[in-house]
Amino acid sequence: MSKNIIKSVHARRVWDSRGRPTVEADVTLRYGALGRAIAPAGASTGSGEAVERRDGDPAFGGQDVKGAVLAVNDEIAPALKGMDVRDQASIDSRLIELDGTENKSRLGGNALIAVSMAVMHAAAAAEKLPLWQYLGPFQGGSNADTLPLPEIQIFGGGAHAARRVDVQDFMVMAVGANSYAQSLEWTAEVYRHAGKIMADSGRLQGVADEGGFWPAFQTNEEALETLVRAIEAAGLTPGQDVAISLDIAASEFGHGGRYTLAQDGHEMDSDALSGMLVDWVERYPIISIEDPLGEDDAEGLTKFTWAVGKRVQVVGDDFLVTNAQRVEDAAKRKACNAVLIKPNQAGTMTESLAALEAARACGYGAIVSARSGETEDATIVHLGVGWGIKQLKVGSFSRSERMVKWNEGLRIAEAIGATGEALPIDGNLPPRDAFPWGH
Ligand code: 2PG
Ligand code: MG
Repeated sequence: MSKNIIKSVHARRVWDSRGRPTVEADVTLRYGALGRAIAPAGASTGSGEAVERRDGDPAFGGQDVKGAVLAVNDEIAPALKGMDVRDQASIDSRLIELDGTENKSRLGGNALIAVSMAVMHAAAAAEKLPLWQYLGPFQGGSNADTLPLPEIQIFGGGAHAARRVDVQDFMVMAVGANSYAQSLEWTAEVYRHAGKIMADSGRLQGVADEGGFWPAFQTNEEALETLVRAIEAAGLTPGQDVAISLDIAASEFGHGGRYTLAQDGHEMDSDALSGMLVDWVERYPIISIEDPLGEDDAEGLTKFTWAVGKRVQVVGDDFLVTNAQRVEDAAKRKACNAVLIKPNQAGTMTESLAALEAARACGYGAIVSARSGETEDATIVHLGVGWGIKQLKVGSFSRSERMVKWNEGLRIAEAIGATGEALPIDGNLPPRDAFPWGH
């Protein structure tokens, strides 16, 4: 039907939450339906990610995206004109073919993901459906009836806080909440109390890139202790109501199995870092650990998963880069038991979905995630619901590029629940003994 046919594709430069240029794409269909999306940007990026195209000239520290915008307007737009937006797979194949590189560096991963996401939005707009609702039936599933469990940052460290502490994300997951709305209420209290604890001890110094409090701590562990205190101060039980989740982002401070924890003043090998994290798992109510070891330390990841994989979700981000083949390879070596789904790591929506499907086929859990450089684009929340991904990570509980996503989840929850109440989170996190391997 012509209402689904692409009439034009247009990109422009807009700005992200770090004040850096990024790519916005508009896909307009024959009868006027519009899909719009903005590419996000990471700071702690995996080396296997689709490459962002940045101009590298003196403007904006080399971060400008004029080339990526031109790539959309001059090359991608004519190639997609006349295609049917319901056929996302063919459109994405066309994009991949047009780019012609392994890592999407010619046209730019940022150009491709903005267009690929905008195509999906246009398809939903043509059906006059919100994206989450379009995705279920139109991509072989059924309409989702639950919201993902939020994974919300309280302290931001690593590459998002000038490496003030080594660990990148100290997060909470309200595992005991019985609705999406309640998980946000509980997290709001934890966030507020964490801020108060920091203020009372003279350590409140604003927020890091994703809105988590600036980690003015002497050690990584001090952040963990403070997090437990904040959960308790909020009147909640650590581990039962609200559990801790960490993104170590170890590729940022280690290569070739050697790690340097600047904050704790330690140099350690893979086994030592693993041992330190296992010790944290034993002493703190930690339920999930992302990138505990570097992206090049597959052996270390296998050992770590073996050590704690039955108790804790072990998430591959830099290690798996939203890549189906990598997920399959990791499953063969039993490294990690969950994958982070970040569409801009893959470069197209079809490849992101393939990574999710690979995860499901391998018994891996999945978390859909934003980047540290974000905008008002809330696509990933719709993916979480529409693709039935059970966990959602979009940063902290402040700054509008984060809140726009949590709030979009509230609207979707209201639309799903006939009474306007959010539906139960419904076993989003597998029971601790259900993780596929380890002991
Ligand atoms: C991550 C993300 C979000 P970035 O590592 O998971 O926290 O950070 O977008 O910088 O890669
Ligand atoms: Mg990460």
